[in-house]
Amino acid sequence: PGSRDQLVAILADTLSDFRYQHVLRVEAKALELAQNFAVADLEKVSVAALVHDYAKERSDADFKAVIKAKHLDRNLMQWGNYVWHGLVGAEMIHDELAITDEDILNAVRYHTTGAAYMTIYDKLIFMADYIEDGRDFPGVDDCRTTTFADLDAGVAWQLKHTLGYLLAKQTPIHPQTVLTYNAFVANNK
Ligand code: DGI
Ligand code: FE
Ligand code: FE
Ligand code: FE
Repeated sequence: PGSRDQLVAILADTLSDFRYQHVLRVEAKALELAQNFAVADLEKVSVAALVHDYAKERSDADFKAVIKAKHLDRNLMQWGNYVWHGLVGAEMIHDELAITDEDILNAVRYHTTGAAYMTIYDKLIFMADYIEDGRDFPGVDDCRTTTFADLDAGVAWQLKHTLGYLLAKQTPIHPQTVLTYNAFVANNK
């Protein structure tokens, strides 16, 4: 793994300016949260945040090719970019950026759906992605306050709102999103 500067240069080349700016804001927010919760490995947090959307702008054909070539779960084929850029994106980050740290790769894998059991890194990226300073949706400041006071309460806040929004839109809900909802909201954690 090279320096942050090298990684940032790759991302500036790879991503649209819109997404590159989002990624930098997620890094800033994830580091703020990490310091708030006294997380020791800030470099890990920084790298995970910087790469979390590395694959977001790749084509469906690219994702399908990796699913086949790496013999990933064939059921992944039925989903779309929102699932692939995390789960399959982690494989691309491993293979193309030579990032092998499983804490970083898992934080990428779970950054959209969450997971029933999340590490501190998973939670920091999941929340920083949602409340970075460029986000503007009703209640975002309440979510920011909640998250800095209690990280698990922040995860629950996000899940409750995202699931409500997905149900209202009648859009497909990934089982992993439901598992996360059950663990953090319905279990009244
Ligand atoms: O990549 P970003 O846009 O920065 O953020 P993200 O990867 O966290 O994606 C967030 C979007 O994904 C948000 O609009 C909610 C949506 N999402 C999360 N879980 C599900 C989902 N969309 C569908 N259709 N189904 C899900 O289970
Ligand atoms: Fe994402
Ligand atoms: Fe997210
Ligand atoms: Fe993101």
